[in-house]
Amino acid sequence: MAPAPCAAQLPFHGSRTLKGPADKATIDGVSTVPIRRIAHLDMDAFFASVELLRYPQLKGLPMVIGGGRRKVDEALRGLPAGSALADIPIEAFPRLKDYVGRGVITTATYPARQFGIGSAMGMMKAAKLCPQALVLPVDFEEIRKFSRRFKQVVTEIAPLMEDRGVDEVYIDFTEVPGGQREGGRVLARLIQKSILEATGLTCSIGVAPNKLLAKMASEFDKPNGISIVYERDLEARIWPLPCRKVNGIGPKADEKLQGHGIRTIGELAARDRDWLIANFGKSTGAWMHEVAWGRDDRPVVTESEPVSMSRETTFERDLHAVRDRAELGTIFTQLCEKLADDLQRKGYVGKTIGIKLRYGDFRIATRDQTIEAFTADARTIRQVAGQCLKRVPLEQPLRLLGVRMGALARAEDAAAIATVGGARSVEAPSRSFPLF
Ligand code: DCP
Ligand code: MG
Repeated sequence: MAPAPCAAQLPFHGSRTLKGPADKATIDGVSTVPIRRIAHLDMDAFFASVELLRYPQLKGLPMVIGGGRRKVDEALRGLPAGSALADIPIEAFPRLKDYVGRGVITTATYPARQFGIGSAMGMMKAAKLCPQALVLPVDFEEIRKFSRRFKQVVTEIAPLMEDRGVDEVYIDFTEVPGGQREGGRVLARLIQKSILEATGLTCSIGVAPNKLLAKMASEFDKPNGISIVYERDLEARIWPLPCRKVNGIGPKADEKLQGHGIRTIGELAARDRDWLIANFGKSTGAWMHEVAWGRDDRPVVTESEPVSMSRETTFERDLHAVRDRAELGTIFTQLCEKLADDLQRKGYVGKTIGIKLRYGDFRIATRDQTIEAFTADARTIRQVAGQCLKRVPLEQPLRLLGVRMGALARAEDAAAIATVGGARSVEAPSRSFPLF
């Protein structure tokens, strides 16, 4: 049974009262501070949409991103010299039905999703659902370029932006001129239009009183949609959603909640805070109660510093440390070079170098080592990572190899610290592998 919301329980009220569609807070009818309006923007089928810019002839067709680059290169090689990418006939592109391997789908276009295909699905399984779907590889350089470009468009319009990864950001609309109009819809429309003009890409935006609700709202009307959520929409639009829609409730917590008969956010809200604390612990239980009631006061943080950076690859076939030594060695070196390149391009150095292995039976092993001086040098990374590798059992075939740099600092900060001779203040706390 979902609890009925009453004014006293609804979030975001305090001394403010809402008045009319202008969404200004008022006290005794006098307009005061603007109401907090937070947007979450998420690009639509991002990796796939970036490829469609290059191959517009594929627009509207089912297409997935996944698999290696070779197939596409081979397919496109036989074309007449001077062919423009946009002129390549659709028949020249690889199809899912011809894919053999263990790759998983990174993302799928919306027409492909209609066949039930989605992220993380095995390519061969997806081929059964939609054999005719086209397959293209990821081009990370291109992805990063468009990621930077859309974020730049956002900050030119609304400077308070939090970078949440390659294709999503939070934006604080509260103080932006026009940010309150129609609950944020006017500004969201402007941002959507400006991103489309600058990049040719579409995105979806949710605007709500906080990050928690905005993140849910951006999914309501995907692709190319805008959803405006007000605090008064909690019962009608948020409570019917499954608990998994809350950013932070993962599969394990969800399973436990379901075990208690709690499937929707409304059912979560109906539980006593104390009951949640007794069953999920003090901080998780209290947090669950807050989110179920739509409460979240986390600020939009403009500069988020990464704790670590990593690169990893799943092999086409399992490799053995002895029999496939040369091949593994080459891949390992390339991973270290790519990681060094990522660090240098983004202006970071680090001190904790680690490796990750996944064995043929999917077990994972990680090791790391912290060195004296900050580095972003490929050879140093390769050397220390090599030492880490010696500390893991290597009898079993390997499925995946990863290299990671932790304890990051900005290169310029590290340089300054090296001159004054005290590195402690910039060491990142984590020595585990949270991002792998
Ligand atoms: N991605 C990935 N591995 C995953 C999921 C996603 O590499 N398991 C990549 C590919 C996506 C991009 O991250 O294009 C953004 O992820 P989203 O979850 O936002 O998915 P999309 O942008 O592709 O689709 P949507 O329109 O649902 O946002
Ligand atoms: Mg997306």
